[in-house]
Amino acid sequence: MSGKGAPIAATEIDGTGLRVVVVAASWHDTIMDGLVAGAARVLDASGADWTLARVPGSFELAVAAQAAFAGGADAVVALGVIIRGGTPHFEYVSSAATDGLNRVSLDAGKPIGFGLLTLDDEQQGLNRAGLPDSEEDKGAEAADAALRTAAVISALRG
Ligand code: DLZ
Repeated sequence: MSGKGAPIAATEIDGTGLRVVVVAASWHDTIMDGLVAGAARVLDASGADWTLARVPGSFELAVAAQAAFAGGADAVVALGVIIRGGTPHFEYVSSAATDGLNRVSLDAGKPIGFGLLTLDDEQQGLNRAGLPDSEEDKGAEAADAALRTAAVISALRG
């Protein structure tokens, strides 16, 4: 999947009054630090009230997102890094995390910004982590998507 063609936000999003929880896995710390920092930049700029919850691995992101919604969050930003190894484990953890996050979002009727990177190698993650030499900033993109989708849902519900 190419990151080219991602929407370029013309305006900053106003997150005032929104409660947002960033759920973040802990594997691959350099890339994760970049993702969390990117999400933090967007959330701080938006004025949202946000907190960070760390879980051990990406497999645990969905249940943490579920708890965040049960606790009153309006939106979640899910951040994780899964790097392919030599066994089928990558596929199982990637799809369980992705399917779980999708299910939690649909069940809650609330947005989850999807910042789960599934990668062939570490360099792909460094390129996407919002670090000084990165080409992309997936943590910021996920936070922006969560806030913008929360606004759309709010408008649609009237
Ligand atoms: C076990 C595992 C492996 C092999 N690789 C990763 C990874 O690349 N990224 C990640 O976020 N988590 C990984 N995990 C941990 C699982 O997500 C989970 O935390 C453990 O299986 C314990 O439930």
